[in-house]
Formats: sequence, C-alpha cells, structure tokens
Amino acid sequence: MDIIAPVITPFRNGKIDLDLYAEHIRNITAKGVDAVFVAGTTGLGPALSVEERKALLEAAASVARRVIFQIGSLVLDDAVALAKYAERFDAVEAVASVPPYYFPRLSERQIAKYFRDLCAATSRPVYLYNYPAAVGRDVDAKAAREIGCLKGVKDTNENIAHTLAYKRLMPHMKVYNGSDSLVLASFSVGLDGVVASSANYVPEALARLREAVARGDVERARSIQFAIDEILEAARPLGYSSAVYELVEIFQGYDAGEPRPPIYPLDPEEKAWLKAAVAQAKAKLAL
Ligand code: FW2
Repeated sequence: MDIIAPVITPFRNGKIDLDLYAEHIRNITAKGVDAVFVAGTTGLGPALSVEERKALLEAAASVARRVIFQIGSLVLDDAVALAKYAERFDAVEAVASVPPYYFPRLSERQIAKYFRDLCAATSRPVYLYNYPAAVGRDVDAKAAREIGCLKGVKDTNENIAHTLAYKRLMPHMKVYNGSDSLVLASFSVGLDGVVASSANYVPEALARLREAVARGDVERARSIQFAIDEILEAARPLGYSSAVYELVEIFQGYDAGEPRPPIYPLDPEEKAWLKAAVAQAKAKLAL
C-alpha cells in the first residue's frame, strides 16, 4: 500500500524554487513517502504553465524513484506534449489526468476520447485523476471501464465505496483514494494506497498509520487518522491549498515557500492562528 505525496509547488516572488522542491521531496521520501504526484491539486497543477510543469517533473525525477505526473489540460496539445515529455524520465511510472473541466456539456464519449488520445500519445500507463468536487463531473468506475485504456485511478472522493468500485470492476487497475480523511479506510479495505496531501507535512505519521493497520492495531491507526482530521478541520477554512505550505513549516520545521496568487498565501495572523490550532494534534502525533 503506497503513500503517495501530491507535492506542493513552492514559489518565491512568483517563481518556482526548484531546489526547495527537490529538497522537500528528499525529506518526505526519506520519511516514508513511496512516490510523488507532480502538478496535482496540492501542486497547483492547473495554475501552472507547461514549462513550469516540465521543470517540476525534471526536478522530481532527479530525486524520487517513483513519480506520477499530472498532465491534464484544456489544451489537448499541451497534455499530449507533457505525456510525451514524461517518457524521458525512467522514474515516471504513470501519467495522470483530470478529465477536461469547466465545460459541463461534454458528453461521456467525448471525455473517453480525451483519455484515449492521451493513451495513444504515450507508452506510459495513463491514470484517471477523478475529482468531481473540483472538476464538476464524475468519471465513475463504469465510465472509466468504458474508456478501456486506463491503468490506474486516483479518486478524490469522500465516499470509499465509490473508490472501491474501480477495484471491483477493474481488479488489475491501480486504485488510490485522494482524500486525507480516508487514509485509514483506504489502507483497511486494501486499496493500492493513498494520494494524501498530508504526506507533505506529516509523512512519518502516515507511515506509522500504515504500520499500525498492518499489525492490526486499529486503535493506534485511528488515533493518527483523527489527529490528521483535526489538522484538516483547522486548515480548511483558511484555504487549504495555501495552508499546506504553513503546515509543512509547522510540522517539518522548514520554510516551504508559498503558493502563487490567485492562490494567495496566508496572512501573518492566519499563520499564527493555524499554528495554535494544530498544536494539540502535533502533540498527539509526537512530531
Ligand atoms: C492532489 C491530491 C490530493 C487532493 C486532495 C484535495 O493532487 O493534490 O486530491 O488533497 O484536497 O491527490
């Protein structure tokens, strides 16, 4: 069961700090993260240029043994170019894509064509990144099976049964849940793993949670999950995509850069509030 980190993209003065990005990946992979998900939601993928995404991939592939590269775009040529670019790096085990978003009137057939075009563009496995709350459409297990060429899915969904259905209909597919509040559930029902943004700030806690599940210590596993839930509850009202950067600093002890507007960084008062709000969870996790 994999712990996959959708890695933050650290900016300084509007530019990506690639050294910091690589250093952060080194830190979290040393603490139990098995693979990194580049340019996902936490990585602000849809708000990055093609050149920025390529630069991230290059940096990630130079330090991580296993990389999944998120290539989704409303410009098909860009997504195809990223899929082809990914072939240069041995560390890339798959490319993943959100379905085309914003246009609610695309048909299921048209969504399927998009994924088939990606599959035709690369020899790497293509994964679906299903995130209905962000994308406005759900490519569920039946629709994913219809597409025919998908080799994996990351389902960001609070409903574990929705995620399990992919495994039921496509047993050979890699199936990951992308919800931080379902890490315990995902490990317990035997998914292939999780893609959890909390792997950016508490990678060692996720590794302990996985160990606890493996040895049947449900109580311990649950207490770690609940501490993560407390952190999420504190951070979400501030704008979670921005709060993640602060959480890295609070839990891992280094400056993780900042997001780029329109994902605005937290104000100093919000940062101070967040630090106080997660102090108990930090003590519970003994970090
Ligand atoms: C990503 C993830 C995790 C997210 C989730 C959204 O790409 O960032 O789906 O943390 O809040 O897989």
